[in-house]
Amino acid sequence: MRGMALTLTLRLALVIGGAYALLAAGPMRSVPIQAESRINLLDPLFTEVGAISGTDDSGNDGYGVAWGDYDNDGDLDLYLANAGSANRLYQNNADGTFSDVGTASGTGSNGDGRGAAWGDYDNDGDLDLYLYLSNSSGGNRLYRNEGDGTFADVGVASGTDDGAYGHGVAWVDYDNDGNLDLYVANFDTANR
Ligand SMILES: [Ca+2]
Ligand SMILES: [Ca+2]
Ligand SMILES: [Ca+2]
Ligand SMILES: [Ca+2]
Repeated sequence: MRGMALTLTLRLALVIGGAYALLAAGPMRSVPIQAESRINLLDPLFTEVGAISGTDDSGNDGYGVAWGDYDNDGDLDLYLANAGSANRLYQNNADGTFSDVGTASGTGSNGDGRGAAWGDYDNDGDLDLYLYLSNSSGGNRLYRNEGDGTFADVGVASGTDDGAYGHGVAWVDYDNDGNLDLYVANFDTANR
């Protein structure tokens, strides 16, 4: 339908030289856009797949998430920190679904989780996980990735078991010495 056809004006001229090409103004012509290529603004750009992927965790109070390929198999896995119920470590099954290995991995502690961040703090090639909690659940956790699907909590041993009310955390190598450093933001006490 000519009346509905959108047009696209192209001004394109290509000059190929020995070392470069440039765009310059050229003859104008109208090109009809094919009907099937039109963008229907009513189409959803995202589809909710929480339930079918196994990650909806319905009924729990999720407070924070962190993506990371903790098992180094090339796909992103998902950690979910819950308040008042077990945390989840959703291992990516590479088929659009995830399996919760929180308990099996040792990262599913039932505390008052607020959020988490992945970082390879010990530079052994696998992602480790820092979990921060409210001050009602004791110290925060630093889960060292053992490379076999399990984690060991070294929060106390590493000195990062801050017992304050965590509200945010970030790994960064701020002093460029090759080791990740950790910043913990707290609600009503000093940050670390
Ligand atoms: Ca993975
Ligand atoms: Ca590591
Ligand atoms: Ca490790
Ligand atoms: Ca550092």
